[in-house]
Amino acid sequence: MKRVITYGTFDLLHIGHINILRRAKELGDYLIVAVSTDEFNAIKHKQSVYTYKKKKKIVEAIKYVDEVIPEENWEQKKEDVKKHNIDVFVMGDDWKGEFDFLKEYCEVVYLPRTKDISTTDIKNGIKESK
Ligand code: C2G
Repeated sequence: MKRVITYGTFDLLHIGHINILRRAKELGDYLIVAVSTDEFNAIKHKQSVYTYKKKKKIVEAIKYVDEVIPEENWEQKKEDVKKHNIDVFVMGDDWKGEFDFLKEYCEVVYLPRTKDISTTDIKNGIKESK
């Protein structure tokens, strides 16, 4: 039973999120997604439109996802990998290299981002269309 984990804000869910979750699941049998809490989003200066509660429900509804846990800080990844017996850590390649310290504990995989889509574009797009 290969266990995979990935982290993110996952606000205004879009095809870029779905693509990485599908591909992360393809790397194992069980996928945990750590979704940024409202407090952590503030630390990341990435204000979410949806609350953590809503984002959790949305991400839990995705067939590739087996479990959602809160991402509360930058420091929890090493503990999470141990606590959840993670074999593979996956992130989009905009994070390439940032989490290589986890290679001591599990496989670290950076996957190419999906082009031409981001939560920011969606937010701006909604404003422009008004
Ligand atoms: N992503 C992607 N393609 C896009 C947009 C996002 O592959 N067009 C990926 C990102 O690379 C990331 C995941 O989807 O792996 C979630 O993206 P965000 O919700 O933007 O997460 P982010 O704000 O990058 O937070 O500790 C890690 C952070 O929580 C990541």
